[in-house]
Amino acid sequence: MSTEHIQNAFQQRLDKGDFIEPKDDMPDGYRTHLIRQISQHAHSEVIGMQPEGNWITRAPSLRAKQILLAKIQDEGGHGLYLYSAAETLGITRSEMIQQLHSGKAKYSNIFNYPALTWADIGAIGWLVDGAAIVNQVSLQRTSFGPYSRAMVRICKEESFHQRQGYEIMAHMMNGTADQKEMAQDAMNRWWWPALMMFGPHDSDSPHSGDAFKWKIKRESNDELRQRFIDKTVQQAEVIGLTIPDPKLKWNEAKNHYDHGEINWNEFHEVIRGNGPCNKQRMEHHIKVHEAGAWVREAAEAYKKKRLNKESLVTI
Ligand code: BYC
Repeated sequence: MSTEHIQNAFQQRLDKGDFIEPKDDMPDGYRTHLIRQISQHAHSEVIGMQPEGNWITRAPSLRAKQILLAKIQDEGGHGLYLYSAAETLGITRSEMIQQLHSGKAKYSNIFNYPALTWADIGAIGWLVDGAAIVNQVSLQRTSFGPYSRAMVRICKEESFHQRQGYEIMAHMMNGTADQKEMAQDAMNRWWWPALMMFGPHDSDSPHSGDAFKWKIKRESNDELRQRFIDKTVQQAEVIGLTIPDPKLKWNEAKNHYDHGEINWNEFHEVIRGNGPCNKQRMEHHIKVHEAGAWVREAAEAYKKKRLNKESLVTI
């Protein structure tokens, strides 16, 4: 069959609503697009453990510490589901980690900001996980089976994370004047980077064309960002927080909030490696990865030993 025939047959399967599975024929472009997106998604989950991990020893109560520990552990698990999904496309875990360490693979802009106070833990759960859910609910219908199934599982856990963050913010907004100020300060610092998580405007998003054709993306960066804004403004109002955007205004005709312009210079600087914490995040990841080399070696040795035993049994 010619390449054109293969591409047409593939597109027909997508248009019929079929999921694509790892052993199915797929165009090289589809495979590389997914490896890029899924591995970056996995890196985001794992790097995202760092700003919150910073607060485990300083959580204000045993209950808060237990919940935070469980949440961070979940994020590590999300990374594992996603690395496994990417591996089914023919890339190894160590290749993906190498791409992260060399700067070839990105991770979400949001994790390059510092978590300065306990309220930041609230803001991360509420706004960062909140934005991630809006994006990931849409990705549940992505065309690659293993990615879609990972999203279904991840979304269930993310909704608990979002509530955990909102509960912290609501609690602080019911507290002293200092606590209220701390919550508002965290809101002011995390709001705009959270909006950037959805990626550039649709008109400036180079990957969206293929992503829509191949049904990897079902909704656009701007559509998902708007959905997040519309639902979050109401949640902020309920607990008395102000969204730090003077241009935010309900638009009756559009049935959506209008909002101010995002600082895209800041976004590009951060994803280019020049955000406040990029260096720290990467240095920490490299250090811990190197320190864990013996665990990977031991796991490999165990796997080899088991395989040898199994082949003896088969003989
Ligand atoms: N940050 O053409 P575009 C979590 C890059 S973690 C950095 O629109 P696409 C959590 C983009 O990669 C969940 N880079 O791309 C964990 C591309 O550059 P490359 C995180 C970004 O792929 C711990 C270029 O800009 N969620 O929830 O069609 C604690 C052009 O963009 C960003 C995901 O990872 C960004 N925000 O659409 C708490 C979602 N945005 O690759 C919480 C999965 C864009 O050519 N990813 N870029 O070098 C996606 O859904 C899509 O990849 C995006 C971008 C919507 C992000």
